[in-house]
Amino acid sequence: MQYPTFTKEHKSLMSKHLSEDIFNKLNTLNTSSFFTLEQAINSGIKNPDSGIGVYAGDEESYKVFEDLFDPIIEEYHGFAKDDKHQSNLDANDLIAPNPDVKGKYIISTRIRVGRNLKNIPLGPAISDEQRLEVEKLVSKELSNFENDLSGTYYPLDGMSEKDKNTLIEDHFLFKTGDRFLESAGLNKDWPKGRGIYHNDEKTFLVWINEEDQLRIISMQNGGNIKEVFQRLCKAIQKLEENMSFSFNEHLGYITSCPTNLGTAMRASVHIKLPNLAQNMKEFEKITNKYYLQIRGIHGEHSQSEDGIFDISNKRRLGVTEVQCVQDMYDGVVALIKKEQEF
Ligand code: ADP
Ligand code: IOM
Repeated sequence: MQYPTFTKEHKSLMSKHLSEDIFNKLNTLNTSSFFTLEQAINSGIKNPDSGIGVYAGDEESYKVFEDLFDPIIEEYHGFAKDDKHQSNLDANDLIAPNPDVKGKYIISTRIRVGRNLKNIPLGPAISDEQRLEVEKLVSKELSNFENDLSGTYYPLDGMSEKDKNTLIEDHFLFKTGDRFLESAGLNKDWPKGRGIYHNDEKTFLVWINEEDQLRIISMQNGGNIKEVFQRLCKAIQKLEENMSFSFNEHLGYITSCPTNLGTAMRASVHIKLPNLAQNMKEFEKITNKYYLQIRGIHGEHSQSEDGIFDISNKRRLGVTEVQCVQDMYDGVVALIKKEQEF
């Protein structure tokens, strides 16, 4: 392919870091699952509003295309080439008493991690057969879960439009036809091999074969962040008893988008901050200080509605899972304090 034409609309870290020299060096390379630079950057080229704009097809992509990935990882996570990742999934280490016992601000809390099976390509390079294999393995494993984690797997293929739309509207299920995932090759053979597992209360959920092969999710109404984290840690531990996930000492858990490397964790609250919504400068001072990201209430690339925001940790690599949740918690405490001052 030719060096892409980036316009001033292209805002991604990929468009910032892909110089012509790096492009020429990487353009003819591929990984052992035949993943190329062209596939890796297609989403960021087609979607100028991408934040990152580059995906990996397998763990090897992070090595083969390191001249592009390393500066992006360094800028997003503040994590250097020789740094080592550390994991801590001990919920006892989190200090997080409910910051909003009266339920005035926090509507709900959700913490998710991404996981991908060892030795199987990531979503952008996986074959249709491998995707189905992942669905089979993971849903079988989940069928052994008991007590509060016990639930049912619902494949997307065959789910009624009504059920699907209700699950999406209620924030439980991923959207259909996401244009960022589409051009990353992640929507191939849709909807086959995709689905959602959840318990009756919908407090423990697993997405299968969306942006990552697994998104393991714990969520509930209100601000009991510790309880949400405890449930998630328990579920991860149970899954790891019988499944091996792609992981290395440098990058932690391997994910298709470099923003998720390391812990692959996004801990968020949906929170009402109508006063701060009118004072975005003050708002962003706090979110920058606590390494937080602001999203709209229908997930990534959506807008906030009625002064309600999705606030989550931004750093995911080089910090532990406990620290990710602590970043979000400490920032939320500071946001509520500021909101009350207006
Ligand atoms: P991900 O978190 O997996 O990166 P998204 O940002 O697209 O993906 O969010 C997925 C879904 O989870 C969306 O419907 C979003 O509204 C919902 N969600 C995220 N955080 C919360 C929360 N704290 N409470 C309720 N729903 C949430
Ligand atoms: N994780 C991914 N969906 N996102 C960061 C894409 C992007 O905006 O580049």
